[in-house]
Amino acid sequence: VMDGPYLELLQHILENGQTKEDRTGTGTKSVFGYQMRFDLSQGFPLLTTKRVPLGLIKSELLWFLNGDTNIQYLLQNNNHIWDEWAFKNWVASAEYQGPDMTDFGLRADADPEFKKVYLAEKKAFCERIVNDDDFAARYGNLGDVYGAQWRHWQTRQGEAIDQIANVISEIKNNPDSRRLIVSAWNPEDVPNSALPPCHTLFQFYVNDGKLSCQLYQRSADVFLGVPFNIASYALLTHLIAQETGLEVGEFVHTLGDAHIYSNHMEQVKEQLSRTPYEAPSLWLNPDKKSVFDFDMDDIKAVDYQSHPAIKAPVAV
Ligand code: UFP
Repeated sequence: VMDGPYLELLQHILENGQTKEDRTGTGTKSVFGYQMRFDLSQGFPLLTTKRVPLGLIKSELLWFLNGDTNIQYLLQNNNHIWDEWAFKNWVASAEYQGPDMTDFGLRADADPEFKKVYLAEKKAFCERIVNDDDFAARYGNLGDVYGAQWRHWQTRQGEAIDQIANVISEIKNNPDSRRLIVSAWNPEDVPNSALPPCHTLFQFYVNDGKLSCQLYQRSADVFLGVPFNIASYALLTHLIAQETGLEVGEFVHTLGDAHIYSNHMEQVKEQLSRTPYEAPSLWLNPDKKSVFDFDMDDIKAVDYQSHPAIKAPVAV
């Protein structure tokens, strides 16, 4: 079953993870270096032992592929996964006149009264991003996140490199290449970045008419982040395979610091107690010939049956 490698990873960390402190102050159980393989020809790896919202994965991936770094597109699609990063810039700006939002993440967890104020402020911020293009241009942009690194990497000469277009062209014209790489990691930016890329680098591999992809993820929140990350890169592999006329091969997911946060342990045990269903399959609109032309409606999971979602706090 498709959930197998993921469930084994959860079990492996429970049994072998070392107690480790982390940037967020939450505490983790962690292992270093781990690899999962998903045969994409056997089904689409959207976990069935808990509900994973494919809509959020689609809109985020299309946003990256558009080279967009402004959360306005995500909000128009009801996707709130990047809100906090833009909100942080807004409340730190001179223009912000509302209640003090210093350390809003930690304080909202600790103080229910503050949490109400924070959520109301954030909701107002998101509404303004959607309705006011000028405001969105000033405060919706996250700067050098994946969309920028993938589609318009800035060179020292002031030019832009489109790594996605380049790698697709190489897959078409030079499929045996061992240089089919997209890198998001820019050592020049890391010191000034709020969230240095978790998906550091990915590589494609073509053999026997099939396209495989391997991701190196430097840091992995295994309960909350990884189910998204698996589906997102599996989807990217399908999109590029369709454009290049290849079948899908494997998605190989290599993890650096693979951790379960200390406040996710009960949720992990609940998930491990569930019996997986058959994996769904992926439908892509066959009329779309370029990865840059897909819309939300062009991508669907077929026969997705899952156990219910499992709530857990995000470490920020
Ligand atoms: N994280 C993921 N996947 C992602 C993403 C973040 O697992 O796609 F954007 C997690 C990993 C880690 C935290 O728990 O977010 C990032 O923190 P740090 O930069 O300290 O590794």
